[in-house]
Amino acid sequence: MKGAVIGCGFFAQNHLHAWRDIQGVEIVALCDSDLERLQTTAQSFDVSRTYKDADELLAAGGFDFVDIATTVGSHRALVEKAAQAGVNIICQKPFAENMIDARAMVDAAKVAEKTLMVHENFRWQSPIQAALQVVKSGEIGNPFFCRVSFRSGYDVFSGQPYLAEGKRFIIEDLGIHILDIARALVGDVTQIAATTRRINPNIKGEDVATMLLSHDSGATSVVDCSYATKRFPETFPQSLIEIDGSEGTIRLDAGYQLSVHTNTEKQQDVSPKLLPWAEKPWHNIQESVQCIQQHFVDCVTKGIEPETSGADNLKTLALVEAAYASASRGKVINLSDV
Ligand code: NAD
Ligand code: 89V
Repeated sequence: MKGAVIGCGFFAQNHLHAWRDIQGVEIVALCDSDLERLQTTAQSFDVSRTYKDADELLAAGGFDFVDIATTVGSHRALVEKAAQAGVNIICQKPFAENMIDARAMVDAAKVAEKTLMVHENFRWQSPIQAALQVVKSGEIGNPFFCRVSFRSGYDVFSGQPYLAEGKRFIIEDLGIHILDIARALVGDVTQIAATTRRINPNIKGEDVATMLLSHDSGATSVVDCSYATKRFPETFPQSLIEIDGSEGTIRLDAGYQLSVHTNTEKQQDVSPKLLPWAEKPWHNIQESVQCIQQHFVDCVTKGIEPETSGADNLKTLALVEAAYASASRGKVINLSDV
């Protein structure tokens, strides 16, 4: 399977490392409007075809999929052009700036009959997958309460300066992952209520968000995120989980410790692998990049819909929109209204 990567910035380096290690995949072309980034990345990953312009890349073709690793403002145009060019597509999160764009992107891939997967990688982290497998096994019965918590004081702005500039920050950038994990664990959502705060005076958006979700299944969950939490030890980028079910409980605690309590108690270290190209503390996220990209290849090969497809991601993106609407209006939002 031949691929082209559009966007050679901070996070695309992880995509490219992962592609190099996935059997049967070759990245044959790169595209970035920033010539210096384009050339440095082409050199690091030994890719000979380079393009400053995505139209030229797509016109030249010679690949089966594009991996869009640019920031959100460019996603709709790139996804639509890639669909028109007749290639399969992976697009980084946040998938789109609003629901209108996101629905149009899903439609474009549908019309072209091409696979569209969102690079929503947090649920692919191996500690999260371990908790998910316990839920799916039925061991703790029916979950009635879930908390997914991401609280950190890690300086994300040094690697991703644009995060300090947007009117929206933590829900759109990070909360989107944590909301997606809650959906994966206890299902789709009917209502959400949210509050937000900005603690760091040097950024434009909110860096603390607390969300209360009612799920179709009857479960309630709390999704709480903060980049203003100075804690020791620092847990970045771990998502901590508590699930109470009718027959037992699951806890994913700091340090990647998973415990399952039913009639007995089981504890397991579910630390992610440190891949040869990865570095701590990002290794958790880096491993999930490899897992989700492998999932994309498997789905395209078998002709099945990815778990984190564009269509699936509409429901996660709707939660982001609803959380902002709830925080600004001080009201509970029904997802059917988004
Ligand atoms: P970045 O700014 O470092 O890199 C983006 C690159 O895309 C830049 O080099 C820019 O020149 C290029 N670009 C933008 N528009 C383009 C266009 N139309 N054509 C060609 N090149 C274009 O950003 P980043 O930190 O790498 O983030 C990229 C995306 O990845 C964001 O959406 C971000 O939210 C996401 N991200 C995801 C994770 C995750 O774990 N899933 C982690 C970090 C970032
Ligand atoms: O995953 C992300 O989107 C990143 C980070 C983990 C730093 O929030 O921006």
